[in-house]
Order: sequence, then structure tokens, then C-alpha cells
Amino acid sequence: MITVYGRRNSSSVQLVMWAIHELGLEHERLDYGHGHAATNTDAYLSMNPMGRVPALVDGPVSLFESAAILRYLAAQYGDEDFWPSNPERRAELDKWAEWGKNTFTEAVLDIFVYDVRLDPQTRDPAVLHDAAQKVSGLARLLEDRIGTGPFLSSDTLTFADIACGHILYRYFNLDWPRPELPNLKSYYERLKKRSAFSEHVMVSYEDLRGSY
Ligand SMILES: N[C@@H](CCC(=O)N[C@@H](CS)C(=O)NCC(=O)O)C(=O)O
Repeated sequence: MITVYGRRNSSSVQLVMWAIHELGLEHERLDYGHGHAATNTDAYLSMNPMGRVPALVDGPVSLFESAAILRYLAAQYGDEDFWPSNPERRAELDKWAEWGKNTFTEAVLDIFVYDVRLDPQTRDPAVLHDAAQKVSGLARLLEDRIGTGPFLSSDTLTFADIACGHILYRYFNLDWPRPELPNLKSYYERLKKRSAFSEHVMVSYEDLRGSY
């Protein structure tokens, strides 16, 4: 049985939970992190020495870092479509998975911090301007890569869609001047139709408002 430690309004936890549900894995999720059980205990730090969420335990396997967890789940439980065994085919997707989880997600989270986590009194509009410029440029890359899709692999959803797509709920719901990108919008609409996405990624972040 897989155990996930982490609150459902964390984007890193959402990435893991989306993957678990796409793969149909038996699991439990326990609420840890901001506003929930503490992550600075010895027991928790033995699973994730960063004291962050998520952590995952699957029998003898104990992991932290959501992208590493995603790749583990994909390699252990995914089929050939979700996690291609051919190194070239997988690497073509993995470069976008890496970019999605690091470059793109981190940039979107700068807008998240501005729009949601900061007290409105402390916001500097110049910060939003710079973050919006950056995210817009990155989103245009994803727009071109997706094209008419339907997914990054072109026909079926893979681990790379989860790494890139898990942050799109925030991308499309935060208050910022989004560029018009029709391919990205259609891709998001396709993801929204998946029950694993709507249940585990489209999660309210209102509890995090003003929490910096
Ligand atoms: N790179 C890490 C980031 C982990 C991280 O920063 N998690 C945030 C939530 S997204 C966290 O633990 N926040 C503090 C808390 O919830 O106590 C990963 O992808 O797992």
C-alpha cells in the first residue's frame, strides 16, 4: 500500500496524487504540511529531510521530491505509453517533464506567491510585471510544443503531461495578465476532463491566502 504524506492544496502533492489516480494505485494520503501535521518531527524528517511535502512510502521504498516520486511511480507501475521503455522516446518526454516541474512551475509559483500568499499591502506590482513576462515567454514554448496535441506524446497522457500540466490550474486561475495561447487553453480543457485532474489538481488554495 502506498502512503502519501502531504496536504491536498500543495501543487507538489497534487502532481503525485494525479499520477497515483491515473495509474489506479491503491493508496492513502495523510494531511501533513502547512496547517496540518508537523513536518519537523524526527519521524517525518526521516522520510523527507527537507521537512517539505510530499513524502511517499511504498513498502521498502521511501521517497521525497515530487518529480522523483512521479518517475518512480511511472517506472514501477506505468505502462509503455505512460513511461516509454525506449530511452530516446522517454528522454524526448523527460526533457519537457524536467522543464515543466522546474522552470515552468517555479515561474508560475512566483505569481502564486504574489497573488495568493502575500498580504496585498506588501505586494510590489513590478514583481508581478516581471513574473508575468517570464511566465508568458515560457508558456509560449509549451504552446508551440503542444500544438494540436492532444498530449505531449501526441496521442496518450504520459508522466510528462503530469509534470507540465499539474501547475496549469493555478496558471489559469491566478489573477495575472495571461497571454492568449489557444493550444495551451485547449490542452488545459482536455486535462480538466480527466477525473484524476479535476479531483486532485483543481483544489482550492484559499486556505493559503495571505499565509506568507
Ligand atoms: N521540490 C520539492 C518542493 C517541496 C515543497 O516545497 N513543498 C511545499 C508545498 S508545494 C511545502 O512543503 N511547503 C511547506 C508546508 O506545506 O509545510 C518537491 O517537488 O517535492
